[in-house]
Amino acid sequence: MTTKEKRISIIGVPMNLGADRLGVDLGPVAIRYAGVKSRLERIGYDFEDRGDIEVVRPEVATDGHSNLKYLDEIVRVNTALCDGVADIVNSGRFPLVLGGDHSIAIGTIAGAMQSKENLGVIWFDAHGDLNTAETSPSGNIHGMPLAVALGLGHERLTAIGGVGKKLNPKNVVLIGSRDLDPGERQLLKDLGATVFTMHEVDLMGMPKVMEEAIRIASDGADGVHISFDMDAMDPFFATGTGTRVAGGLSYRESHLALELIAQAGIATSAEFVEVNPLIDNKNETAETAVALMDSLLGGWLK
Ligand code: B3U
Ligand code: MN
Ligand code: MN
Repeated sequence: MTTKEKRISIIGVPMNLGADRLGVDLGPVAIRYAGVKSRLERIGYDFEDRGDIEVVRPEVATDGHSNLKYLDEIVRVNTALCDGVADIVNSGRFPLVLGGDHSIAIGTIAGAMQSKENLGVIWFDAHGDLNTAETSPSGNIHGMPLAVALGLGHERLTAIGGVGKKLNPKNVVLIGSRDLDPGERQLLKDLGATVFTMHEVDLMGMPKVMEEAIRIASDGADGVHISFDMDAMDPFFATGTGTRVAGGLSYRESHLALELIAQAGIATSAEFVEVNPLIDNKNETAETAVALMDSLLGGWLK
């Protein structure tokens, strides 16, 4: 099932434990309020809303055994999300996951990998999300999901969806990076994943970046997951997100990137994360997320 076929199911994950910050749990409701259903129906999708996965807030952040915050609950929710995404794919539909903080990519990607031998990923983000417990400056799991999907990090996280299921770094592409921690830079060099930082986006321009990103992510792959952290965008265009970093993607660059993915017809699953309506301006960031979904799902081709 790619975006060329027109059946889609959304799942919301009102998760804030990975960011350890209130408000991002309201992302799914903000995105629904911004009209995701009518927008996707308008461009011809058979739309299904599978509701939200329940997230319970524990009383304490860590059990003292590791610096990872809220590990138990994050493992539980991502395991449920993995099952939910796999079930959507098995019913012949395109899974679109609404965050929530970026820790939910662990479950989305694990679910998408259930039916793929070799999944590529295009990761739009100001950050690398490549920390492990050893390198994390914060203990926040939303800074770790890409490392986990590559098989690195706490074994309870990497085991979600099955031990040994992991991404091949040669099909992993990061776009929009501009706040990488030292451990993440080292890991990127060691792994050989492809990174188009804002420096490359500025130098090459988005059309060239996407031409290469699409080729690299889909080379030998049987599917490509699109993970879009709203903080990839410049804070001017995405105010309602928790860890804003200056100098990001413009509204037009972001749309163009997703339009080119739609045109290539490679996407087999997607998620939009880190929408926080409590720090937003009249829900604009959720509205932008819905407009970006429209571009990724081919609305502009109509
Ligand atoms: N790299 C830092 C900060 C961060 C990562 N992702 C977000 N912020 N949103 C960390 O905590 O791992
Ligand atoms: Mn992220
Ligand atoms: Mn980020």
